[in-house]
Amino acid sequence: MKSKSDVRGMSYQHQYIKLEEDFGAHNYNPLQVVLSRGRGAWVWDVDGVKYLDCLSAYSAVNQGHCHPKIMRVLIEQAQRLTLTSRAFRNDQLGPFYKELCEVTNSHKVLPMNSGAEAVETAVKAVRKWGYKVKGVASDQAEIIVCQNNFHGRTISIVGFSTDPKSRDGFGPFTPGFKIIPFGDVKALEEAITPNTVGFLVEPIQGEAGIIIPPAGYLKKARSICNKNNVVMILDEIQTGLGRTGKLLAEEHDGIEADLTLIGKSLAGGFYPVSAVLSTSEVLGVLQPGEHGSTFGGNPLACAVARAALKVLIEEGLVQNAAEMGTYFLDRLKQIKNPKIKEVRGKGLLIGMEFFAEAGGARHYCEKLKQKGVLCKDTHDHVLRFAPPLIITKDIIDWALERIEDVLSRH
Ligand code: IF1
Repeated sequence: MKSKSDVRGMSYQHQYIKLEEDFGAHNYNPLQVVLSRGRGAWVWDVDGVKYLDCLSAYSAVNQGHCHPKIMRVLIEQAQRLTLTSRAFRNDQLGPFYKELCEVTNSHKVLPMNSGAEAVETAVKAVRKWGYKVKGVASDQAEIIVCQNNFHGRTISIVGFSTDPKSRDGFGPFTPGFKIIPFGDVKALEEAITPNTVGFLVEPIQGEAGIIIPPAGYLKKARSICNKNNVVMILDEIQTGLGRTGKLLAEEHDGIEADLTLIGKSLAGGFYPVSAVLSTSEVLGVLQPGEHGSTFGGNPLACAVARAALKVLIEEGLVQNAAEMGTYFLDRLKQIKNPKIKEVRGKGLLIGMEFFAEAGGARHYCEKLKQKGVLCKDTHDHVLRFAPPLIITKDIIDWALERIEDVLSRH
């Protein structure tokens, strides 16, 4: 399709880009595409050009863009009641808790808004649990985290990041975190002290480049946590809600965390909703006034999240992610290009790693964009493919044609 232009001959895209550059903080370096519409796995830019979304807003639109069933609930609820604060109760919160507990096999839920807030909530809850239940002396609680983690952007969270970009220049940081290598059960065992209250880990490290730990890692970590009375906290904000071909990635290892953090697709991309899922014991330590948020658990958020969960289950998106993920991964692995070091993934969370010297994952993102496929580089040398879970084999074939073309020609 031809680009629409304004009188000065500037494309619509450039005008929007200039506004962002002139008036916005430059804390991102996005691809130069300005989107204005989305439906299912597809998005359109302001000039009407169509693209396949192979990022899904970092897994926040697993259900696909503007899912009609979720949209309907959003509109209906917005016309009825949006926000009450938690000073009063609302008729969406209880049903949301119950439905979420049923599908995830949890006892208790604490709703927040962003992923980072869910992580912060978990940190507070395990510390409190450590003092009240485990008997750790005041202010001595330790939480173990992993190298190359990504858990969000707050001061406490970036304080235990090992990525200089996330962390440098933002100190002083919150004490009480210990960093060990990811995927290393021995390191976990050795790092635990009587003051250790929690172990916080991603089932697959997303930002680090789709890093899958050795088989059985989470299972062994689970038993080490059990043995030492340490709360296991799984950050499933990216891996959860079907992305890896299971509702929660922990199911691949046949375990259950004590605290599971979810966000992103919990509201299908319509609204920021996150949650801490817990056994009764850990969240049970929180008393009125000790934690909360103006927007957490609001009726609009809860109604939308209920609809988004329902879509995930009723439309079989978890199973589809497993099947389509296997197909996509196999086909990507068959691509011959001497620069490709490895293609790896679980479900529809797929990374293609290039040899460091070949670099240029960003270069391929630009080329793929020109062909109508939007995806994202991470750490210079990994390309991430994570389309909405509604994707079909036909659409994957359409994408593969373009991916193969770009990777074999550039
Ligand atoms: C950005 C990455 C993805 C997450 C895990 C917590 C959070 C995230 C495992 C915080 C958020 C996002 C945030 C986004 C980039 C992105 C990301 F590349 F940085 F790693 F998804 F892959 N735990 N991840 O992945 O959730 O507070 O953002 O709701 O632009 O920072 P949030």
